[in-house]
Order: sequence, then C-alpha cells, then structure tokens
Amino acid sequence: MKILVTGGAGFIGSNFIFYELEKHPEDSILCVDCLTYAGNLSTLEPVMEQENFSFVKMDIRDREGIFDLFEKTRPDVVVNFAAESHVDRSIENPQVFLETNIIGTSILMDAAKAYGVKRYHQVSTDEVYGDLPMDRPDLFFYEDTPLHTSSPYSSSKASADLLVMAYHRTYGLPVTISRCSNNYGPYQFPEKLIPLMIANALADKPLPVYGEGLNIRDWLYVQDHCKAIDLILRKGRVGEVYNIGGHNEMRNIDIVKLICDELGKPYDLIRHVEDRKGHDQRYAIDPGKIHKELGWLPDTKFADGIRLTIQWYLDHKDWWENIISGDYQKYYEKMYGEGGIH
Ligand code: NAD
Ligand code: TDX
Repeated sequence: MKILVTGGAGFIGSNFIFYELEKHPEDSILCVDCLTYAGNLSTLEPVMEQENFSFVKMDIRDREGIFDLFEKTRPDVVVNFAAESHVDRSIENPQVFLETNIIGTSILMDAAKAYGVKRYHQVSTDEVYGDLPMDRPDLFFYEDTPLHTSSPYSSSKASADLLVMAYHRTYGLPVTISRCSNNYGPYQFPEKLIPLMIANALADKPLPVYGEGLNIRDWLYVQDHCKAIDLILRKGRVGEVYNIGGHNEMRNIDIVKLICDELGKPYDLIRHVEDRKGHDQRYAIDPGKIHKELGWLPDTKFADGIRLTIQWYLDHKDWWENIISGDYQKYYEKMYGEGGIH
C-alpha cells in the first residue's frame, strides 16, 4: 500500500510515520509537508534513508503541485495531518487556519477524487464538539454529538470535517474521519501545554497557567492515537467518524504540578496568567465505537506516558532547544509578555 501522509514533519504525523514503517514494512510512505514553524525535517532523520520512505516539501494549498504529485505517485491512501494546530495562534491570526485547514483539505480531496484513492482519512479533533460543562461529569462527546465550536482553530477543523462528509455523500469519495482528544508524547512542539511546562520548568522559568487552571483535557499518548488511525485505515468503515480517547481527564493545574513533582521543581514557579479567550472548559471523549468495532484500546497509562515524555524531553534537549531559540521566541514574548512572565 502506498500511503501519502501530509503534515508528517509535525508532532503526530511524524509519530504516525514511525509507527507505520515499523508495523507495516511492506507499505511505503510519501510524506508531504511545507515545513511551517511546527514542521521539523530533523524529526524525520531516522527514516529519511529508508527505501520505503520519501519526503516532498510542498504546501497542501498548492493545487497544481498537489495534482502533479498525485499524477506522479498515485497513492492508494491519503492521511491528512497537515494543519495549523495551535488554538492560541488561531485567536491571534485566524486566516492561515482557514486556508490550510479548510482550503488545503479541499485540494487534497479533489486530488484524491481525481486519482481514485481508495481511502482519504481526515485527522480531526475532539475540539469540533465544543466543550462540556464542568458540573456534568456524566456527559461525553459521541460521534453524533453536534459540532459546536469555540475557537477559529476548532471552527476550521469542523468546517473541514463537514466538507469531508460532503465529498463522501456527493462524490462517493471513500473517506473516514477520526476525532482524537489531546495528545502528548515525543516531538510535540513546545508551544503546547505539556512540552512548554517541561521546557520552562527545566529552565526554572515561570509556568504560565491560564486562569485558575481548572479546565479539563482528556490526554492520550500519541502512539495510541497512531494505532487507532492505523486500525481505521485497515478495518474502519467508509463514511464513518471514529472518536479516539483514553478516558484520562485531568485538570491543567494538576498536570503542571505533576511535571513539577517529576522534575523536582517548586510549585512557586506556577503563574496564573490571563485566561485564553473563549477557553473551552472540559473535553471528554467516549471511545466506545472504535473499541466495539475495531477492538481499539490504549496501551499507555498516563502515569507511564508522562514519565516517558519527560524523559524524552530530557534526552532530546537539542531537538527542542533549537526550536525555542529562533522565531518561536518572538511568539513567546507576544503571548506571554516582553521578557516572559513575571
Ligand atoms: P503540528 O502543528 O505539530 O504539525 C502540523 C504539521 O503540518 C507541521 O509539520 C506543518 O509543517 C504541517 N503543515 C502545516 N500547514 C501545512 C500546509 N499548508 N501544507 C503542508 N504542510 C503543512 O500538529 P499536530 O499536533 O501533529 O496535529 C496533527 C493533526 O492532528 C492536526 O490536523 C490536528 O488538528 C490534529 N489533532 C491534534 C491533536 C493534538 O493534541 N496535538 C489532537 C487531535 C487532533
Ligand atoms: O501556556 C499555556 N497555559 C495553559 O494553561 C498553554 C499553552 C495552555 N494552557 C491550557 C489551555 C488548555 O486548557 O492548557 C490546556 C491545553 O492547551 P494546549 O496544549 O494549547 O491544547 P488545546 O488547546 O487543548 O488543544 C490541543 O488539543 C486538541 C491541540 O493543540 C489541538 O491541536 C488539538 O486539536
């Protein structure tokens, strides 16, 4: 099987490529990524020389380039990870989220349709369902929960999902969609909660917690997400949405304290800063469908996954120190104030 993976130089895409090449060495992977600030080619170095792997630097918004690539490579399957993925950046500058996450998706699907791909898989998010109230722990997101978005990021992802289902119904494109909860693990860009807190704590820098830090996210180790996508590609039903999550709800403040504990850092590094605009309260996925239909269950418990992740960041300082030294510093100062947080 020839799999075209977009956004494979980013966090989840790169982990997916490693997972697939290991699990299905008979398949080949072509990674397409335009290497935004979030894409890092050095991440893919371990597989770059492998015969069944190739990389093309291309923007999914480049219709002509994408069509040309499909003409030349004729992929069997497309897995679209490519996206602008950070909620805070979408609040600052929504436009590029609409262009990549919606228009880019439509271009990929047009090419998939024109070249008869056997499966187009859209990597979506639980954020398309909006949020759940804090005082109703009995409520969860199901695949038929109405889309109800809060941020420009989640709205762009929901728009893409609607378009994917429209291409299925209108043109018969063989699609699947997965909606996963918050991922953590190796190679996550240090603008996201867990790697940001690890990097700051290691440098004895303040730990910026939005508001009271009581918001709840449902955390899943990235490899468990990759395993679920792999199952959906091979056994999932066309035209279906699959929720992915491990029933691991945690408050942000508890995650930050846990990271302090693991690294032996004091809680007085924690700073409660201005809340995110439109901040979603609670995410909670019901993964019953993928469990019942495809037998998926997560392998990694949070207590183990967070230790593995912290150890990975300790062992790969060169990877993230490089990233946070350049342009990212400007973003950080804009987000958290000149000279950081005080
Ligand atoms: P990321 O920001 O780490 O990586 C995104 C990748 O896409 C980067 O390599 C970037 O260079 C590439 N990219 C961006 N715009 C592009 C364009 N126009 N053309 C080609 N490549 C482009 O993101 P991530 O956290 O790995 O997320 C991957 C996907 O999973 C996204 O679609 C996201 O919405 C979804 N998702 C993420 C999470 C999470 O917790 N991180 C949870 C659920 C779903
Ligand atoms: O500095 C911070 N302080 C803080 O309190 C940052 C960066 C985040 N937070 C809070 C906001 C959220 O409640 O931590 C929580 C997690 O924030 P992010 O890591 O930015 O993730 P989130 O907004 O939940 O979105 C993530 O999960 C769903 C991914 O970035 C999305 O791409 C994915 O779709």
